[in-house]
Amino acid sequence: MNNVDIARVFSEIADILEIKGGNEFRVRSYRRAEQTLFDLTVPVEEMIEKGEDITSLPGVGDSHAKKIKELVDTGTCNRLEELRKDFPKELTDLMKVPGLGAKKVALLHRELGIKNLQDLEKAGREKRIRKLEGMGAKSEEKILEGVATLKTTAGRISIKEAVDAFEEIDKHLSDIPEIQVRQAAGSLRRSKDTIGDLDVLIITEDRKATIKKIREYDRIQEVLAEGEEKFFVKLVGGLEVDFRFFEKESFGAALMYFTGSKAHNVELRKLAQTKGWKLNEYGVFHGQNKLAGKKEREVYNKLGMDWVPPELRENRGEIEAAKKGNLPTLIEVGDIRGDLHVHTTATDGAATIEEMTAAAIERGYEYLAITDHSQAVRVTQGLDEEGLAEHAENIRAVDGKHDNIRVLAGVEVDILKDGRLDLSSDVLRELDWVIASIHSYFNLDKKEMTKRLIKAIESDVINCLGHPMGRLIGGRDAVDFDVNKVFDACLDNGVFLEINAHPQRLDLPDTYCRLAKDKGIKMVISSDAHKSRSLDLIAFGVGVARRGWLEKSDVINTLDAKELKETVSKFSN
Ligand code: DGT
Ligand code: CA
Ligand code: CA
Ligand code: ZN
Repeated sequence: MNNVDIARVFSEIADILEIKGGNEFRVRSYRRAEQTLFDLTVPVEEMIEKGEDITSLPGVGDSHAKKIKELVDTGTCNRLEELRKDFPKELTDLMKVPGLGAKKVALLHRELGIKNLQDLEKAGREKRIRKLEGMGAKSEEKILEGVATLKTTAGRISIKEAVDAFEEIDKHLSDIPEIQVRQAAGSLRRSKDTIGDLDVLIITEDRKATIKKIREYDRIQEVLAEGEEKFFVKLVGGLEVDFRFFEKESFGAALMYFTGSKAHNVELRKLAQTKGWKLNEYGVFHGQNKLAGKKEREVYNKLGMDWVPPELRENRGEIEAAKKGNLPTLIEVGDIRGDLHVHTTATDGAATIEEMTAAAIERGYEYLAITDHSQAVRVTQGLDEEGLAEHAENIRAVDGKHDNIRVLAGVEVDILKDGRLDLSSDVLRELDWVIASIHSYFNLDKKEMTKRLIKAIESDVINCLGHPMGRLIGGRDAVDFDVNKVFDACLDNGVFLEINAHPQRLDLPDTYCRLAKDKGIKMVISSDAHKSRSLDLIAFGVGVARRGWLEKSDVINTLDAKELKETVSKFSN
């Protein structure tokens, strides 16, 4: 079990205790240990092997340490098995339904005997939930919507988890000498928000020997299929990995086929057919005659078009554009010159202004905006006006110490329920960079939400709308507003739209990036980092931007510090 697997066990125990209505402190202590394990950069297993004292980790006392050791040794723990007898995994999973907390799950379980998602959906359809105390027709409707949302993400993992899992597998593959080429395909290569399974293509000198060595990967739980051309497995935690073997001569066609998307492939196959050819995972064929297949580019060119970047392969007009030689030159991670949304210890971040600045310098950035929360976001200890003024002073002091980077004094000001901002305009005008975002009242109806956002956009003191859709992938639906009206207001008022790169947000989503681009709105790709390492999350934002057809010129934090200052008019000195 790796750190994340162990963290998941702690999370499940905490969930069960919460549903049971157990001691709050106990619940929190499990959550704390869970967070520690998520954040830990070294495998806890390794620490134990080396005889290090894991009770020195934050939130890990003797009893948690004992459980961690038990999990490392046996893959499970007594406490969990005991609790699961009365509270099976399916039941705790109900807490993943947007809008359902432990209390409601407990109520549904107790009163209606609901044990899993199917029970829940059935009860909702039969209008039985609305009769419960504290529920109503509206909450019942919300729960059904939540179930629908969860179904679209159920069994899928975030792109970050998928990248991490692939990197670990890739490390294992890199030690197999017979393997000549290894390459991720599927939705991972297309940088989708969520990933169903991993597709890994391999060229090897010896398939049998290779499969034997892949089998040694210690995270494989079960082999699902094995054949001449494939080896499918399930990893601990449930992620499936499809390994497929190909010859050099057909690798380009295979890569194209297994990168997908299916919709993109279908169009390409039709195109080949109109030319009297056949396209499959081995190549382009005219009868028995192979016309192309070794390289992806060669296959596309044969079909009369430019090579299409994987992120665009969704059958959203890329094939037409590629035929005309009109594809966009997509933005790249290397184009990013700075980060304009990070938090520090002043609110809910884990690193100081200095530490975040050092991390930004390490990444070669020319500027960094420190944007902590405002007072209304209580759980983050958001800043009031006085606190913010003091924080800004501290930020400027750090800025003064560094010649090689501009550290900007900013804020992520909360948009209140009625669209007013959480801090006065006078205070906000003093700052270099103001993000405004929603952190509450996500359920307003479309008209009210539209009015709320436009009011904030027209305040004349904000630069950027943070995580505009307010969605949490697999957790909370996007808020409802008139996207055209709100985007037009951004354009009219010189407000940029954020592409928040946090893997649980990825907000703006790709299709909205494209809409904004078409309207001529500039965007900002931001990490929303709460610790220095998380600055690297920006790559996921770039992935979304690429899926949204964005070029370097669509994104303002590709500008150098001087150009940025000219673009963001209210930037002080
Ligand atoms: P996922 O795994 O749900 O996140 O999404 P993908 O796109 O990775 O889908 P997956 O793993 O089922 O298949 C990988 C690629 O293989 C897919 O993008 C296109 C190709 N593929 C799979 N099945 C079919 C099929 O029935 N027809 C065609 N044309 N292509 C397919
Ligand atoms: Ca896949
Ligand atoms: Ca697959
Ligand atoms: Zn935020």
